[in-house]
Amino acid sequence: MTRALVTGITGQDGLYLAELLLSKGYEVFGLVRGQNNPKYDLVRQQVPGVQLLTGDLTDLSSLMRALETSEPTEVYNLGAISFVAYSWENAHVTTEVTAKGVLNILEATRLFCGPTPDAVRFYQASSSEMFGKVQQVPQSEQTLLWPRSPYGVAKVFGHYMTINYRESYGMHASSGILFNHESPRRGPEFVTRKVSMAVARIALGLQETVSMGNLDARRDWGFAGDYVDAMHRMLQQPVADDYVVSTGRTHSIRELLDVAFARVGIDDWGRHVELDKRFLRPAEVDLLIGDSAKARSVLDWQPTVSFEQLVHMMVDADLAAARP
Ligand code: F7E
Repeated sequence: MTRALVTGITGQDGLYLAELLLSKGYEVFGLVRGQNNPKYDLVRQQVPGVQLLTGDLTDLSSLMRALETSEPTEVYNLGAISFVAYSWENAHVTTEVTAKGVLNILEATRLFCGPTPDAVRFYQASSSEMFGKVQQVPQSEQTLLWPRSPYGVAKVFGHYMTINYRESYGMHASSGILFNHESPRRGPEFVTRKVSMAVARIALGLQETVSMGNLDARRDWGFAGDYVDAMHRMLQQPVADDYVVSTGRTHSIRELLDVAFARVGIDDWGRHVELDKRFLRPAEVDLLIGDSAKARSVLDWQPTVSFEQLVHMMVDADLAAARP
């Protein structure tokens, strides 16, 4: 039986990836941080087959113990402090977890592998946030990185460290440069879920308005379920490499509001949306659009859910959850 260790198991991607791996017959171990973590129960309910281990990306010895217990052939490093806006206020802890945490799990995996450095296949969750002030449109694996947030800077560190371990030690370490990916499991602090939850509540008369930041930012949004499939495909390749994963289509926050409100029959959403400077960022990533040609040809991967279908899926799920 193939065994996988997944950090960040409690997040949206961890849950979808665990479901995918279990459906393929893997034995799945998930790393959970902290004592009495309330998300333990969430994982147990949603993906009961996962075996949970405690550990922390900032604690090398806890990672080594998790590797010794799970004896994986694949490691997926999805754990991170991932909310970009938070990273300006908490740059140090973001660096500890999202940057140095990658070094810790790479080093633990290298030590665990001993004389056969490619015995474990390693996946690093890199991010389109690394492109920041974009130097090329669309962005590919070759595009110069220019991060615009402490989170983006931390992800660049993890990305290059993964490449460095591959080149220095011969590890089978791949990095997926994933553009924004969403689902009904997305955390409520991210813009798509914030909008889908608010629209559902407004449609049901439970709330009048939602406060938003920059409505002109553009993102390339895909469905998280499709994106974890790309992660898995990367680790099935004979040679490790880096891949952009994206839809190749970009939409503004205004278009997100258009589609979400239209789903509940509201065409003129202006009276329901207030602009609040607290949600503006010190530096913005204005135009993200990914060129995933390499993933499409080498991995035979493609997104299956359109932007409209994604937004409808999220609004419908939140409507069902919010109905009294
Ligand atoms: O913001 C704008 C905001 O927080 C998207 C993470 O998964 O994807 C995600 O990072 C855009 C930004 O995601 C609000 O200014 C406007 O331009 O949903 P978000 P993100 O920052 O793109 C990347 C690929 C990752 O790797 C990250 O981990 O939406 N925006 N008004 C707002 N954003 C939020 N959150 N809230 C607002 O009210």
